[in-house]
Amino acid sequence: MALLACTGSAHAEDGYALWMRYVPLAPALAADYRTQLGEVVAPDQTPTQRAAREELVRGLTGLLGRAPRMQAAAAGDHALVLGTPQSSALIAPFRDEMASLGDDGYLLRRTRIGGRDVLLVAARQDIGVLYGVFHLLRLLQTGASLNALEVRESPRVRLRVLNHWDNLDGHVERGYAGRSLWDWQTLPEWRDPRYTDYARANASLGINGTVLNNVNASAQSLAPDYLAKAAALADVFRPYGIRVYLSARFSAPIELGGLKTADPLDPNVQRWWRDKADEIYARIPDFGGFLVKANSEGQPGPQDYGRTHADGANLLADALAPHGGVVMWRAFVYAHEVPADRATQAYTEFFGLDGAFRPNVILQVKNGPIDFQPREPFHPLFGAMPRTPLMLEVQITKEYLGFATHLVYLGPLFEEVLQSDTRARGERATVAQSLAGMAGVANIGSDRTWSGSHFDQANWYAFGRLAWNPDQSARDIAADWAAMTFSPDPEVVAPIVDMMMASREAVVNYMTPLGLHHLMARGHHYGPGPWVDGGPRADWTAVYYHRADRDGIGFDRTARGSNAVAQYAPEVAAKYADLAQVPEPLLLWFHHVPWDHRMASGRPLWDELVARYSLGVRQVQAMQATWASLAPLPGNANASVERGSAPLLGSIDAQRHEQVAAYLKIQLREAQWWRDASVAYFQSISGRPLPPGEATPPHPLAYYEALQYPSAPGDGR
Ligand code: BDP
Repeated sequence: MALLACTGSAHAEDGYALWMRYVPLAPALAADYRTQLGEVVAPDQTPTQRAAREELVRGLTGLLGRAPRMQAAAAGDHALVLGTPQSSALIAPFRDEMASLGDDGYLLRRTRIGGRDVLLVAARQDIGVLYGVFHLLRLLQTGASLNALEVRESPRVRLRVLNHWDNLDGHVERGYAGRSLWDWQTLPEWRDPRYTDYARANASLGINGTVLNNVNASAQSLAPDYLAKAAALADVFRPYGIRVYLSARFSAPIELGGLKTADPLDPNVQRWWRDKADEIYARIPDFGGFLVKANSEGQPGPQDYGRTHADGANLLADALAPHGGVVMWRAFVYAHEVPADRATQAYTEFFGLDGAFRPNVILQVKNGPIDFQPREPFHPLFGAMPRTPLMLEVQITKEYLGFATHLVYLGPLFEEVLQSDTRARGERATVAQSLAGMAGVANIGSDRTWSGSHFDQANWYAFGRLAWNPDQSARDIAADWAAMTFSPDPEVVAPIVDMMMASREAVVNYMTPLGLHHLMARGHHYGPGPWVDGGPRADWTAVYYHRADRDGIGFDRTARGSNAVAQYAPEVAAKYADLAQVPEPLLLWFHHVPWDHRMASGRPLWDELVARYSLGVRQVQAMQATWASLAPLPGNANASVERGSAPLLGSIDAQRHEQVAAYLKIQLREAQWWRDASVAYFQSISGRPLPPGEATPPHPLAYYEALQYPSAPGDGR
């Protein structure tokens, strides 16, 4: 037995199982749960019902050490009852009180039925039952009490969607987790079992949609052979409540249809898209719709024909409407010809189109006005388009936050934007309150860990949990994730959560403190590049954003400068525009400030900037120390399996511990590189001495400027 456990664990802790490891609980706890749950009564007539049953059996078998007894009808004293009013006579009496749960909601309840003690996992639809099963398993994995259990859950956001920036050749744009999961070459015949595990992981979070291909789309993905492949994936995902969407290239009528134009007002173009939609729905009856990047970074779009974004979006919306599909039209646009502050361009473009879109168009807006930086203020379109459903787009893959090797938990970043108060119409109105959807640019690939590192799994996880309920706390989500991913032992969870919660501030400090942004190296964005200048366009350089000179640093976005502040509601604008009120973390986003400006710490800005860079490095050292304290105890390389029977406090399995420790070494080296290169550069501009106690960068500026990484992963192409 011990030997078996041992060999099993050699592969078990490679990260593949994500937060669904289902390793044995401590024996006393497992015995307690076994008694409380009793036999399982669950329907198995539909694919989703079978998925719920299978997950439950897999979870209970792993966690409680033996397979549950499955019954057709309740017989014993205790039963765990799954179902909907249609699928289970035991659930039918709860129909009315479940009316308000919606199609995806569920009820977990400990109650008595006919003299039996039962635990219900009840919902109006099969998919709700599956979501409820995952919730119950999470409770068991985290060691929660089932006494008096009463949970009512419904998603607060309708569209909870992953965006894969995957090309048809397997390259993932901004991907740091290997190649694309989709093996287009072997689809549709070969349905890799990994596709099912992908669907399980998403369903465990309530994610209900996936865009399979890159927003920089190839028209080819709408060709018949690729639609057949997408249909195969849709078949695999369907039982898990996940709809397939495709990124649509606006010029596809030309490239695939042989038309001379893609003008949205041309009847032939309109007919082409209607026919294409009919063709797609014939293959994928529950196809979700299109995601479109148009007239942005060289992509084709309606403006090529003198039309508006609304004309373009409505063209596709009309084609999809008869089938119930939606268009997710991206607001990430900035024109080549426009010299205006890039942070203002999306708002300028879309604000006036409020009310001009069809009802099945959703505008997909990035969290901030520039581009997935370690910190940005919320995008001014939030709260500004009351007649247009908006979807928040965040980047789960860490293009600008150290790729997969830096431990950065994005929960606090997501939470910060979701809880931003837009003060729309002068009242409290958070970004979270108004969302029709949430899109996360996936960090998933063929890597055995799925996400390129063990801790990057937490970012997928946090995205999904927040998309279900954007008011949840990032800290609570981290605690659930750490308990399920490593161990429910509080001595493991607490330090890991502290480390995760501090990690986002650390990366802000060592890369872009005090509201600085876009200082990464050109193109691949790997490493520091505050000196980046010249090239095809000013707003692809770092100097455009930091505007450092002999006198000061920062982008003046007040009325004296680009006046980007004016795009926010008056109260927000007033706060950001006022040097005395602007939150210090956004200072240099909105203001150009003299180097000797007095900061909250009492230090001059120059000293504060250098101090922040050094603090970021020390924060990574602190993460390393925390992680070292969780090292497996000597002689217990098999710690996680052992823990099931004999808790080993403060210890996690050797396999994952080692990799995380190695990645933290990379992170520390690179944080130091960021600090040294940035300090050397900004000192060359400010001409000021380093504050006392601050180490001189080990190399001259020219050394950092000369470093080249032409093969850094994930580049766009
Ligand atoms: C930028 C990426 C680029 C994407 C673009 C987008 O560098 O690869 O294509 O965003 O969101 O962050 O369209």
